[in-house]
Amino acid sequence: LRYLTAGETHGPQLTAIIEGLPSNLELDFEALNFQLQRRQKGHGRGRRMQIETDTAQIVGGVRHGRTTGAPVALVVENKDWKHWTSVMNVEPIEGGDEAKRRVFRPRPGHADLNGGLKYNLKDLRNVLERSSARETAARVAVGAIARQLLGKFGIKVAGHVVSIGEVTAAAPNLPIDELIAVTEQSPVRVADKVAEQQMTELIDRMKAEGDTIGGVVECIVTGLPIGLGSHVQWDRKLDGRIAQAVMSINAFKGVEIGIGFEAGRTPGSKVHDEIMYSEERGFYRASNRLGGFEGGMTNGEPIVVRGVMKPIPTLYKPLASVDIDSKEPFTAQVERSDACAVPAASVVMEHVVAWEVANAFLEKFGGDSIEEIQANLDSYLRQIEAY
Ligand code: EPS
Repeated sequence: LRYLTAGETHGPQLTAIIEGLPSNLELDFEALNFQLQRRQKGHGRGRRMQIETDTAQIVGGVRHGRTTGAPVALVVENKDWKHWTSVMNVEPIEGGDEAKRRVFRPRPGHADLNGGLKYNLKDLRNVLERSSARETAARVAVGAIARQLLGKFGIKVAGHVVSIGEVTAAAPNLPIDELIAVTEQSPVRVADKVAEQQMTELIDRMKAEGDTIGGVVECIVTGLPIGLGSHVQWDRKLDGRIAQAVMSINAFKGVEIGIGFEAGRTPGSKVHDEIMYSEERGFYRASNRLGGFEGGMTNGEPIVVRGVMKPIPTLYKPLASVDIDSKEPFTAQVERSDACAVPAASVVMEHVVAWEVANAFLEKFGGDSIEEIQANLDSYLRQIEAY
């Protein structure tokens, strides 16, 4: 299973191609678009989100509501493009920097300067257009399909916000369906009403001060069979793959599985999850501090993964930088921006994690059709039961 995305933030559309999906996966288009719309919400998002109403249009690999086994191609239109048709024209346009909206003042915290130097681009717009987090709309669309595949086999994915700035929500401790329902009603995707109030106030304050704020998000996956991923090779460890996927989300600076960095401050006797057995449940754990993984494989407990997002670097408050033409210092100009995109990032995280789990699931139970995968899964579950 693999995918690629293409497209610029102010271009006509985002495009994704998914290769390796089985046939006969019935797609729920409404559910797919619901995930895209979830990503657009959240207290602290900027004006661009009022322009966009993201929907995915499937343009390959699906017929009469089902995958055929062919690559699935999808596009997400940028409604804002109509304001950028000349700036983002594919063919050369007349006029100088003004008409091209050339960017020559790199913004600290963005890809602008590194990308400009690396690709030898004197118009930093060629970097920022692609490095924009707009691209995560395509990744959510792709992940929403992975999520539907997992859903057929009883695997569920939830995401929620753990903290924004210094405000931390109380651990929700809810069954997954309830967690999904409760956090969906929250403008900052938390189940804790007191923290919700403090977080929205903090975001408002940051916005008023021309500043931005980051936070920590958590993703939980339930209903997993034991043994997704493998200990035998470094690049088959599923926790490692999930970490890479989470780190690849724009502005993410760290990942934790289970208790994560806390494990370095805690004695072993209080870290490891003791092994239990009962007739009904088979092997299970007395706790889930390791976040569902041992040896890079799922152990049957829910996957728990957290990621930290830095504050968005586009600030109304100027930061020092250097003009690439004159090499003179300047303070960055005001740009349209989000004050906080942490709630949206939690939706993105759900989808990149769903993708990695689906990939490992297909590696384990791989088949060309949903029916073949089901048969492989059933046979494996019988083997585990008889172990
Ligand atoms: C982004 C900047 C803003 C955000 C954008 C990501 O866009 P603009 O520069 O057009 O105001 O709105 O996010 C999205 C469009 C989205 O769909 O998430 C950036 O620089 O990363």
